[in-house]
Amino acid sequence: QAGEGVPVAQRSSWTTFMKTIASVSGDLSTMTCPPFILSPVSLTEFPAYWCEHPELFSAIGVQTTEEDRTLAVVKWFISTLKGQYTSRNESMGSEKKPLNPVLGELFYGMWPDINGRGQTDLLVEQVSHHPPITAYAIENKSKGVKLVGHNAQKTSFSGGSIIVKQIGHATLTVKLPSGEVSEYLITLPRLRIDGLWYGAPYIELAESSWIISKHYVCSIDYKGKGYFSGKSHSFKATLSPAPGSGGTLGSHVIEGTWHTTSKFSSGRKSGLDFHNVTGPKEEVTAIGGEPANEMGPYETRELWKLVAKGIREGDFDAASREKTKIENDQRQKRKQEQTAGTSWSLKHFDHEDSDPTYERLGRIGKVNPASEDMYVFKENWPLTSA
Ligand code: CLR
Repeated sequence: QAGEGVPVAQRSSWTTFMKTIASVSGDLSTMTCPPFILSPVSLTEFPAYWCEHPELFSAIGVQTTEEDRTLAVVKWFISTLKGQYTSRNESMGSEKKPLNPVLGELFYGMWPDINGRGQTDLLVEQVSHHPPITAYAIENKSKGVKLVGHNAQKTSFSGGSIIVKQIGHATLTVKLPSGEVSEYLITLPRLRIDGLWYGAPYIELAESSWIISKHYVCSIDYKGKGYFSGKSHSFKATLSPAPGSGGTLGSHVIEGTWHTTSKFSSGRKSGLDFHNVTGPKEEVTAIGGEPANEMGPYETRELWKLVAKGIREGDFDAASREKTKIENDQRQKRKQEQTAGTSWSLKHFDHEDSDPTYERLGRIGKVNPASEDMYVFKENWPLTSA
């Protein structure tokens, strides 16, 4: 039944919302939603999903062959998908609309050093408000593993679902004992938000994404219910040595569902288990970043404190009042900048129109588009060196 997942009092507003949603295209971040679908979490917190299995992230740094390192990268990547795309359904009952970060919003966090895996640090900065773009850096210094990326979304509406095209990419670098650096270009899958009619949205992944280094090309194909394995959240990862990589590297195919388990289905490891994310995840510890160990006014959890409280406690009037305050303050800041002829300067990133690593590695996998812009991490965090 339509609106089944919607609180009775909000059903008519959901129906109205569903009618308007079809006409919104491009950017969903600014649309007004019925309260039950609002999440108290800002999008700047989402990059933390990349490291909810810190031991898999750090494991990338200790592999001794390029083949094992690539498999470790793919395993870490697949293991992040469950958190990225199903965790709101688990914690809040359905996918929700996250808080739309303001320009310059910051989120700092870390995963502690346990069992010799080393500490991993996270920093996130909202580098654009219109359109929303989030940049992040995640680093395990002791293991030499670093992920830097940015993401934005282009949305459209098709057959009752919201289609989200992810713009942006990430680059994972691994410092090898030889001093050499291995680079992996990571592109992002397309999302379909289903279940809207029932008021119970959830995400399915579609089409494909890539992990490419100069040694390997890995394409990951995503399918939902009724496709290759018949199950929702299915994927098939195909790893092939990159052209010209010498002929000593093995090919592999891995199949399964990304929110549970997968196995090698071809190659010398055929039949062996690959990944398993049915166990616990490790949420990030949010820490203050500016000044060191204190939460400044632009840090996500400080900035949105009262809005989030309103949403969590069901006091939507308070939430919307506090949100309006933040928005007005932003408008005023932009106006002041305009009058002064200045512009907001980013704290941790420099914007570049093109990314040479993306272009070089993307070409190997014939990635589309052939070029993308990038946010270069200024390497000015953590404040205290590891
Ligand atoms: C952000 C980058 C993360 C992965 C990710 C997961 C969920 C996505 C989110 C990204 C972008 C914003 C998003 C969200 C799901 C719903 C939300 C598309 C890609 C939209 C803006 C809200 C739609 C509102 C309906 C739920 C009604 O690595």
